[in-house]
Amino acid sequence: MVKKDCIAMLLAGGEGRRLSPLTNNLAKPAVPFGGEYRIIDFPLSNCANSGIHTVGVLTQYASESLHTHIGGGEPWGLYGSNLEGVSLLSPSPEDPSGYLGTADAIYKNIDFIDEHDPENVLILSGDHIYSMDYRKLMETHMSTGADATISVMEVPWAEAHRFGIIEVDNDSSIIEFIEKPTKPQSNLASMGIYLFKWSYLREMLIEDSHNPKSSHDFGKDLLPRMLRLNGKLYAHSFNGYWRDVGTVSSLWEAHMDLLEIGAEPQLEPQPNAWPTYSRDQYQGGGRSPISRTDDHDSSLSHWNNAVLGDVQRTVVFNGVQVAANSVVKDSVLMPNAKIGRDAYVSFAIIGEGAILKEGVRIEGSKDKIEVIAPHAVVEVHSYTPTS
Ligand code: ADQ
Ligand code: ADP
Repeated sequence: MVKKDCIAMLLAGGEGRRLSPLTNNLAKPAVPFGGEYRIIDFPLSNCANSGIHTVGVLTQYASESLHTHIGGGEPWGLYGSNLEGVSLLSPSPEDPSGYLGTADAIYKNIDFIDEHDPENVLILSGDHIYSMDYRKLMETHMSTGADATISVMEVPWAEAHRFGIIEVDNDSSIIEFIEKPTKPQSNLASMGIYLFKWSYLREMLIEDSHNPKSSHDFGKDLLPRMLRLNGKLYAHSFNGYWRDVGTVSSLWEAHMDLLEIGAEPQLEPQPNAWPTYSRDQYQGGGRSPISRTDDHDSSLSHWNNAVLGDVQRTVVFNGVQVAANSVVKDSVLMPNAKIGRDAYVSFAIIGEGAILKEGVRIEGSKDKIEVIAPHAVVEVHSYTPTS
C-alpha cells in the first residue's frame, strides 16, 4: 500500500452545551448554518477541496443527527473504497465510558488510523465556519519538520479567554500554550486545527492514556504536555475568515457576517473553486450558493420560503414561513421556522421547526440573543425571555 501523506480526523462528538437549546437533541456540528448548510459542511468541504479524501468523523453526543446528515459522504464527494471517503466513528458499544475527551476520541481510533498508515494526521473541529486550504498548513508543517503544527489567528482581546492562547518565537515555534486562560497574555489563538506527525501523536496519545490525572483533551492536556517535553511545535498563521460558532452569540454573529458586504467573499473566496457542499443542495438537485438579496437590507432568502412579513437583516433558511404583518429583524430563522401574524422578532435565533403563534414578541439585544428551541411552540402568553 502507498503511504498516505495525510488523513483527517474530524472531532464532532461534543455536547455543545453553550449552544443549548439548539443542541438539545442535535450534535453541535449538525446545527444549521447560513441558509442551507449545517456547520460540519464547512470542514468537510475544506477536506474535499484540499484533496484530503480520507476523513474519520468522531461522533458521540446525538450522533444520529450527524450520521443522517453525513450518510455515505456523497454530497462532499467523500466516498469510495474502505480506505477512502468518510468513516463515522462512534465509541464502541463495549466501551461504557465512551470518548472521554478530544484526545481520547483519537486514541480510541488508533487502529483506524494505523490501517491507513498516514505520515500525518490532521485534527479538525466540527464547530468552525471557514474556508481553508489545508495544503498550505501542510507546506508549513513540512518546511519546519515540526512534530505538530497548529493553525493560529489573532482574535479580539475580549474573546481571547475562549481559546487556547499561544506565544511564539521569531521563527513561529510555539513557546507557550495555555487553554482558555482567564487573563490572556496574547491574542494569538489556536484555531483547534492541528497537523501532527502520526508517529509522534500516536506515542503521545498512548502516554496520555496511562495518565489518570489527564482529562484526555488536546487543549487542556496533550498540547501543554508536548511543550513540556520539548516537542517541536510550530504555528501556522491563517489570514482568512474563521469563526468558532460554539456559543449562541458567536453563532448569531457569524450569521450577521454573512449579511455584511465584504464578509461573504472572504467566506467563499472563489465560490466555484472552493464550493461549500451540503446535503440539502445535493438532494435538492442544485447548488444555491450563499447569496444576498438586496431588496430588504440584505437578508438571505433561500428556496421554499413563504415570507410575507417585513424581514430585515435576517438569515432565512429553507422552508421558513413569515406571516403577513409580522416584523423580523437582526435574526436567524432556521429551517421550517414559522412566524405567525403580528409577531415581532429581533436579535433572536428561532430554532428549526419552531412555531411562533400570532402576536408573539421575542425581543433580544446585541448582548443577549434570544433563542427559541427547535420545534418549540410559542404562544403569546407562554413566552418568558431568558434572564
Ligand atoms: P473548544 O472549541 O472549547 O476549544 P470543544 O468544543 O470541547 O473545544 O471541542 C472541539 C471539537 O471536538 C468540537 O467539534 C466537539 O464537538 C468535539 N468534541 C468534544 N469532545 C469530544 C469527544 N469526547 N469526542 C469526540 N469529539 C469531541 C478547542 C481548543 C482550543 C481552541 C478552540 C478553537 O481546545 O484550544 O482555541 O478549540 O475553536
Ligand atoms: P423601523 O424599521 O424603521 O425600525 P419597524 O416598523 O420595523 O420600523 O419598527 C418600528 C418599531 O415598532 C420597532 O422598533 C418595534 O419596537 C415596533 N414594532 C414593529 N412591529 C411590531 C409588532 N408586530 N409588534 C410589536 N411592536 C412592533
